[in-house]
Amino acid sequence: MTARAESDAPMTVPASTVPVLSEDPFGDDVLTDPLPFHAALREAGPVVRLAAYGIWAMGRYAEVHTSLTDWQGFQSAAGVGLSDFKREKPWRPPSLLLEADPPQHDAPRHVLANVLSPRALKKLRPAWAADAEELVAEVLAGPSEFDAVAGLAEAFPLRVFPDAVGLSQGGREHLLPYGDHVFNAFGPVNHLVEKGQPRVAELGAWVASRCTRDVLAPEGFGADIWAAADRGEITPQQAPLIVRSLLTAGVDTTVHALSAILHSFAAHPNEWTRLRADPSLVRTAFDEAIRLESPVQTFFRTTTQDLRVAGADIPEGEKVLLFLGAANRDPRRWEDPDDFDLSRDPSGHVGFGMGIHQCVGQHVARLEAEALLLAMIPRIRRIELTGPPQRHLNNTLRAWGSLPVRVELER
Ligand code: OVV
Repeated sequence: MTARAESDAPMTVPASTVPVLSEDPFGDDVLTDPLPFHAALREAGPVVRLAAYGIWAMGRYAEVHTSLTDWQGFQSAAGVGLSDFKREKPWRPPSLLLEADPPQHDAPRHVLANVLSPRALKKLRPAWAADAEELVAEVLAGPSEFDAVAGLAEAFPLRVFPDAVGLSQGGREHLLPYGDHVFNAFGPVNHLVEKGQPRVAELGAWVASRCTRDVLAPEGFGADIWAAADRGEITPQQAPLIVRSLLTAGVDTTVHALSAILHSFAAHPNEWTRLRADPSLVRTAFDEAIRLESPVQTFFRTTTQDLRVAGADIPEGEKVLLFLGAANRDPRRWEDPDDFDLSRDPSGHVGFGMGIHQCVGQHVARLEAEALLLAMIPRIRRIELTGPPQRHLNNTLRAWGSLPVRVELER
């Protein structure tokens, strides 16, 4: 066969034509209101390239779910932020849970899943119900208009969670800023990360200093993790880093999840009436608010090999940004995805992730939300917004600065 001239050679047809978006998903405008970007991402295609960072992204439910579940193809050990741990030194020792793959992931996961299991949490339920009633009584004794973020969503986790871990008293005010920085640090080094830099050393050192056996209470999640080390289920070197995961992932997440729930009800008073009529809907309400607001918006994975996803070829070693928040409002999966609706079944949402890394602390978050809502239900007839909520910008969290509300009390 004779060589053909360049001009009549068949065009090279790429295996896939992957759409490219130019917006910065970590820019202030997208973080302030991510919904338009999420819609554009889903519409562009199942797999998209984000030119701002030279990375891949997925925003449709089906592909986000598939990628989260495929831990062999989409690893976590290269970091679940933009930074590739195979090329850049992590800014802190990697998490043994979040930033690990099997088999290293298995023992820490197993231990923490037991420590935070519904069965293990059972004994906390009456105490947390009483704590919630006390907090709600305190708040409702004050003005009928207040900020529900500071008054309830921050106050309740800070009242119950550090004690449940067995954290010592001093320095607890470091918990929220540390978590805020960790969640920013999954994104690019933008102004949100830079804002946190001056305190990283101080906050990181404080958190690390709170994870040793000697400073943890004799009973609590911290002590339970150390007991697992005594039983040989994890090593004594692993225990403090697993405690660190609790202190990192257990506070800001629940604050913004509770804020999302309170916002959902303040914005949908009819759903509050419905919940009051049937308090067994608290679990649905929790998952529906997590679906709708997705307090954790995104995580990255890194491909371990050349992969084809929905016809797109993603090479090995690439960062892929998975938009949990976009998947949770994908109209291909959810009917009227933007509605907060207690009659839907929100199960299957990816707000806690999916697969082997699915949030190990979710039962703690559920218990906090149930305790708080069940304390509010008999006392509050109506909760409504008195002004626009303020966002707190974070590279990963859909976070709240304030939620101005007015409550009408049950007489
Ligand atoms: C899910 C999550 C978020 C942030 C930090 C961690 C986990 C951790 O394990 O440190």
